[in-house]
Amino acid sequence: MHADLPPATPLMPAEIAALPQRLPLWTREAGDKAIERHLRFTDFTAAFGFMSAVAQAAERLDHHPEWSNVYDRVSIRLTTHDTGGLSDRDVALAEAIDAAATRFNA
Ligand code: H2B
Repeated sequence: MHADLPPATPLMPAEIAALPQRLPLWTREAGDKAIERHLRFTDFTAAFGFMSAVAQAAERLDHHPEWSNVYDRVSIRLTTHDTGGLSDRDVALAEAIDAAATRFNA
């Protein structure tokens, strides 16, 4: 289904070091195997609309978040299971998530 996508490429140490500049709304987990972002919306409907948009982006990118939702809050952790750490796919999904968060007024 995603035969057109290249495999995930692990981030190099210099790319990991530059993540705070590239993705300022995300924090690196201890050990640098994952990044996290915590969001809050006006209500559950907005939070779930955001999650639906992210689900579509995840399918398109063939990269899926670890996440949880409580009412108006969504917590997201991104890591690449195939490589055991951060990859270019985490950056691509984080950028799509940031764009969706803006659209849904996080
Ligand atoms: N999502 C995440 N977060 N990490 C992966 O390694 C991953 C994924 N791999 N989504 C994809 C699916 C892989 O299992 C499929 C077969 O391409």
